[in-house]
Amino acid sequence: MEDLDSLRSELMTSVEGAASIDDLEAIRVAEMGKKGRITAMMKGLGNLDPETRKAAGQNLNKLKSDVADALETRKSEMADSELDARLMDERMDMTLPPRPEEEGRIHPISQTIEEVVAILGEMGFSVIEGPDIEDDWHNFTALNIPPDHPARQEHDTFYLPGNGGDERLVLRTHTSPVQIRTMESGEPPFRIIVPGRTYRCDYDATHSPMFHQVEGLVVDRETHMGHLKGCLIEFCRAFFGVDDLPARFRPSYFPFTEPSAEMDIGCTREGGGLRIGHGDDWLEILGCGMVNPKVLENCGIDSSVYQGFAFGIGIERMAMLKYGIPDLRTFYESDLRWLRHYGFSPLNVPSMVGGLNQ
Ligand code: 2NL
Repeated sequence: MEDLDSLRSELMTSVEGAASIDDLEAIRVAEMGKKGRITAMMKGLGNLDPETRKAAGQNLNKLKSDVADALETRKSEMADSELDARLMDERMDMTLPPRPEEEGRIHPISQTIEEVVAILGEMGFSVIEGPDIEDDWHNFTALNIPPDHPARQEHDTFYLPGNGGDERLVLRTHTSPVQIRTMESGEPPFRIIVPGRTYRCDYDATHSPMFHQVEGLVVDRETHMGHLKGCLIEFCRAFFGVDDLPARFRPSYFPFTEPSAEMDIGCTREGGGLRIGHGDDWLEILGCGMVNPKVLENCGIDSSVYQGFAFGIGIERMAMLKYGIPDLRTFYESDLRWLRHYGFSPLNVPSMVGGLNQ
């Protein structure tokens, strides 16, 4: 009995002192398994006389079940505290916003350029940029706008002093000089778009001395008016998000394209408002045309082999139409309240798969 009591207190102490569920399992196997001490003592019962054996057997069974209970109790305590520790460790404050609220806003001009680039980029155009300060050749002469041509005055050009001599520089009146530079220094085919700032000396409710354009240029062996129409109709449908947007092309004139056209899209004007899409009215949206062969030749491209189409999109106008911005001048006022209202989240980058303006 002495033996049994000291074994009981020894086992209970080691169960109490176990540090993990693995420790408890080791105790169970060592003491109560086939080769355990309790099992060995059970086997020893056979050598005792019947009276002693009965009492000792009962005591041993009691010890065995008490140790099993103690192991089980300890094990479930440990499992509980392990879970508590994990829950503590992994807890999160569900009242926190999912990500910090960003303060800054993307300007509608930048947003609109990104949208135009996303649509035309998906069609296979590459984005090219160039300098704001240009020379007469790249801004005018190469584009078939000769000196003293009325078009030069129409452009209300800002002139800058050149690098001495007769040379004068200009703030580019369109982004076309970048296309001229690209054609001069490369080989067709070209499929490029050129976004950027442009300048004309003109300031009223619908004109700003600095404004933004995206121009496009495609030059290849068999580029024709059908490509121009398909490309621009598809562009306008994607930009305004109207699948069956009506479109028409009217004859126009630009010195750098022949023939030239103005593209209109369908709209309705009711109660002073403007809705793009179906209706009986038309809205002028952009200018375009087949690249004048003289322009190709000016860039060293054989116009008997290559032809192309080009277009110019006014970004401010597109942004005003799409986002209902009524006054051009507000674009440049840096008014933070205006920007909070009309601006876009920096986390929603326009793309054809993710959406243009989620
Ligand atoms: C408009 C019209 C247009 C172009 C731009 C272009 C450029 C080269 C050659 C030929 Cl390098 N054309 N650009 C062509 C037609 C129209 O812009 O009203 N833009 C807002």
